[in-house]
Amino acid sequence: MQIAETEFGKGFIKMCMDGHRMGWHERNGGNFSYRIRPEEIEQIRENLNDTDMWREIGTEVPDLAGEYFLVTGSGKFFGNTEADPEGNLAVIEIDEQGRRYRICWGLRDGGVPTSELPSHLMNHEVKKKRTNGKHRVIYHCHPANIIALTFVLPLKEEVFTRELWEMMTECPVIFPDGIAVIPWMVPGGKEIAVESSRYIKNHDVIIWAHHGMFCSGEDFDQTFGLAHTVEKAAEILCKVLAVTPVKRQTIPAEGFRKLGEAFQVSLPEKFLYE
Ligand code: 2HA
Ligand code: ZN
Repeated sequence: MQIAETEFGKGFIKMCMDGHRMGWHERNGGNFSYRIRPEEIEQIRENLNDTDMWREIGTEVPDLAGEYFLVTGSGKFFGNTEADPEGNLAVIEIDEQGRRYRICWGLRDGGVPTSELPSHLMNHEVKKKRTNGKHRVIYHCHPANIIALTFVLPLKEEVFTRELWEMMTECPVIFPDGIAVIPWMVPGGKEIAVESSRYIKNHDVIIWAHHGMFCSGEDFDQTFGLAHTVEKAAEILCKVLAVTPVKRQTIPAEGFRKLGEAFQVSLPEKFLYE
């Protein structure tokens, strides 16, 4: 089967195009990876090759040994993935030590997987363990409003989480563990990967200050929906802050406690300061 005809291939490309239409992937901005299920690999086996050279990942992910990922290509544009999946995406295989990968499909005209491959793989490794294999998607995008807030709010998890929770009633239900925030770092490479993987253990969303959003989820809809919810809350907060430095009224801390009970989600007290 062609990759673009499989359910996971269709879902991956749809999410690329949805993100592109949201304006979150200017030029080659953002990157995206999916941990492919063994039975999905069987569907596409005839289209995979095992002749590419092994290449260094730049970090170690022993718990991903032998796994396959569908990933966006470095320098490739999300908006081109539907018209030309094979030119812009790749299927990669991780070696038995979790140190190297090879390209089994895609990037037809040359190229390599996303520059953020170390971040994707290290965070997949953490999340796979943490969720007993449920999480399969890591997504990085550049949404304008959440980036704008990193110039305005203190770069603190408590502040970002609480401010965004207040913007839409259902936010605490959608991201009850809150939003981690890390200070500006050089993109690509191991350092930002290690820093992100510390936070992804206990969060599904990390904000990279002055850069973008990095999130993890079980499937494409959940992950995209999470990014969309966070960005929409950020948009409302930007509008509020543009109008007034002081909110006239908002959801009180006690309101979130009641919400937590009603929706049966536990909301950490550290976000419920007065
Ligand atoms: O351009 O978004 O973080 C790709 C990126 C790097
Ligand atoms: Zn980026």
